[in-house]
Amino acid sequence: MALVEVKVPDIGDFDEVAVIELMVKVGDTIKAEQSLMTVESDKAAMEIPSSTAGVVKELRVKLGDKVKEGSVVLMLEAVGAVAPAPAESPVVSAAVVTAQVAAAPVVATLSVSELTVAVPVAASVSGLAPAHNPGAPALGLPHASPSVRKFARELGVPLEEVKGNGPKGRISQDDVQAFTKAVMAGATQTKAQATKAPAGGDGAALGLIPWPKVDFAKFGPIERQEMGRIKKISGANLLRNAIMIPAVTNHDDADITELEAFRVSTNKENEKSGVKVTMLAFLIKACVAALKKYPEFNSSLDGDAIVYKNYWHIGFAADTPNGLMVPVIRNADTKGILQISQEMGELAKKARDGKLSPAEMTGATFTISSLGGIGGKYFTPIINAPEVAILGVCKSTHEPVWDGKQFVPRLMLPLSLTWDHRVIDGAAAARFNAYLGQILGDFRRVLL
Ligand code: CAO
Repeated sequence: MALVEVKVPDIGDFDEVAVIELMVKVGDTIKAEQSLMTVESDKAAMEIPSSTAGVVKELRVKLGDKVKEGSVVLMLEAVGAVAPAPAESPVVSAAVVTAQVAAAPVVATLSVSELTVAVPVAASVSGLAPAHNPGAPALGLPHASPSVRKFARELGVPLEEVKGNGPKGRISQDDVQAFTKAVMAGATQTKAQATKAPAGGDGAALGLIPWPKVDFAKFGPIERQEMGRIKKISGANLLRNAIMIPAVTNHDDADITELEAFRVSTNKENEKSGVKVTMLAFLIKACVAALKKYPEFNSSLDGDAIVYKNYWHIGFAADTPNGLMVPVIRNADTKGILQISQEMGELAKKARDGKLSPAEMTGATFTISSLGGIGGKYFTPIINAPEVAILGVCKSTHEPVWDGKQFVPRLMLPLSLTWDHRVIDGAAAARFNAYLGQILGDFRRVLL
């Protein structure tokens, strides 16, 4: 197959424009007219479409590059026709226009010829055509490219509620994805959701008898307090997960006598560093090893398919004044105990201060809920969907353990693993716990 150069087409009066978003990568199969990248001048953002269909073999531009008409964007192995079709005009984002010129009715997407006529005098845009799309908001549009708007529309995401992390607050596809994930994880709500009653209602949707309505004041003095936002969101998620997941919990104990001694000595050695290592950091690392050995625990259900993730992002439940939050240690497989401890400390503080960003609460592949600092023996944690398992940990205690000759005092850590029976079988769960126990009993196994 011949390689075809895909070039920047006529971009009207703009001389050089900056590449602010790349929408394709090497190996992607693209269609003719598919948007390849967004470029931005000081007046508008435009998407550059492909002149032909094919497979991307080489990208010739990167973020921040300046390009102009004729600059080669990428090399394409053309599919079907070898000769490139005439290049399409770029599509201009009205969001940028509204952001950069005086508020006035604007089109949702403009061809560059319309824009070059309409925009040169930034202070006067009254000559702009009325909106093509009657459904599109004309004023105060969020700053995003047409493809990001289309993506948000397809997902039903209210773009005006998404925080843009790009230059001048521009919303990227990643921002829309992060917002969607945060909503799915219950870390945030859309305005529409917030105005609805908490999920669960009265159980009528499940065909259950109504929730009992009791006048508690009849029996003694009461005080009514509305639940906070986080409690409402996490409650709705917990209810869905408790009802929808056929969950089973296996309890086990791990002998952490040596590991605890190592933890205490590590903290003594590192006293001056200010980083305190708790058992949870070792648990995160040990869980990664167990998740690697039993990958179904690091998966999610997607319809009839199981999605195995080749990354290990571990969430940990944090108790905060506002309610339960689950910050995430990303790529825990690549981090050492000290780094995990430090990140955990920072994330737990942010959680307590209500300062966690959606990105810091999303993407977990497995969660640990540790009540070890508080107490208790075992419990049945609820799976944090769409994950398929969660480890609950309670307070370690000295127990008499038979060593074959006598009972000896050993420090035992109670583990409670809840798993989704649609994905995981009981035997696998018992093996996971047993393996986790072996690692915690002799941490050198993490290296194997
Ligand atoms: N056994 C015995 N002691 C333990 C322990 C365990 N499994 N885990 C922690 N500890 C000890 C720590 O060593 C520390 O002791 P010192 O102060 O003497 O050094 C103390 O308990 C407090 O630890 P911590 O709670 O500050 O630290 P952590 O890393 O264990 O936990 C965090 C951090 C954020 C997870 C925790 O503060 C928290 O919020 N836990 C609650 C999680 C929760 O609510 N889960 C339930 C979810 S379901 O509703």
